[in-house]
Amino acid sequence: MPATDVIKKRLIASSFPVVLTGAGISAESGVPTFRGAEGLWRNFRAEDLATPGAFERNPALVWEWYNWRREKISGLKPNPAHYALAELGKRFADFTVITQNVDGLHTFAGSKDVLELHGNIWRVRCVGCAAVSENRQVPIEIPPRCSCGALLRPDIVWFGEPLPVGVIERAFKALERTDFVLVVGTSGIVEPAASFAATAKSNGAFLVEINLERTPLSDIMDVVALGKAGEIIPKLL
Ligand code: BJW
Ligand code: ZN
Repeated sequence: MPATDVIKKRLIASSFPVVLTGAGISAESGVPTFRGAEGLWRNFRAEDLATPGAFERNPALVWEWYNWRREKISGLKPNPAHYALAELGKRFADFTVITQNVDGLHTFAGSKDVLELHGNIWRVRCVGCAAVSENRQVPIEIPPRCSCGALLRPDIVWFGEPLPVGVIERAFKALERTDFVLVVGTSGIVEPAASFAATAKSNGAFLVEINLERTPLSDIMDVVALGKAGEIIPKLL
């Protein structure tokens, strides 16, 4: 049986599917991934930019990087993978999308209640009063300031920072009761998301991975479908 037929059979039988996505699902929309040949980290050192220390040392440099990212992402649209997941979500009473992506494309495509583990590039947060607000300026004036006078930072989770408590709690609840997990377009090395599939498996879930290549997660998967998310996921409808 072709891999997509096996996946489809298990998906249809599932009472509560969970999807975990990474940068690869947005690659076909034109959003750069982090690692790999065209990855963001090839030209920028993560430790220079995606850490709280980097922002303390040089907020303008970090904001320049985010302005570049905002410019790249603004105007991009969801691709068939995002739309197919949104459509799948309508067919289940319980369906959870957990994403590491900050681009907002799952919500744009129509997925409901997306759990954004690493924040959202279109929100800012005050380092003084902690107020969070939507901000879609491209480019944003550097460095942006809150009405309280303190600096604004991207509302994004950097290395060494905890994930938003409410989001991670809901993610673990879903992983504890799901019977089917679809992992799409993530290199599977950034914790805690990298451990989510193993958590669900220990609770008995069937695991499926869709990626261009094998990853450190592939060995614990029940099915690995190699190829483009935008080509494989629509076949599951
Ligand atoms: C396709 C495709 C197509 C391409 N179709 N596929 C245990 C051991 C060691 C270290 C740690 C540990 N636990 C925690 C850590 C530290 C750290 C960590 O995990 N480090 C690792 C690198 C080892 N984790 C953290 O710091 C996290 N916080 C934390 O654990 O807090 C604990 C704490 C508790 C209490 C107090 C304080 C702390 C936070 C992690 C935050 C991650 N943030 C980033 C950057 C944000 C910047 C920004 O976006 O602006 O989030 S890192 C970056 O990686 C980004 C992504 O969301 C994340 C994951 O990347 P992803 O999505 O997997 O993308 P890629 O590029 O890596 O992979 C793309 C994949 O797609 C590839 O496989 C391609 O093949 C595939 N692909 N095209 C299908 N068309
Ligand atoms: Zn403030």
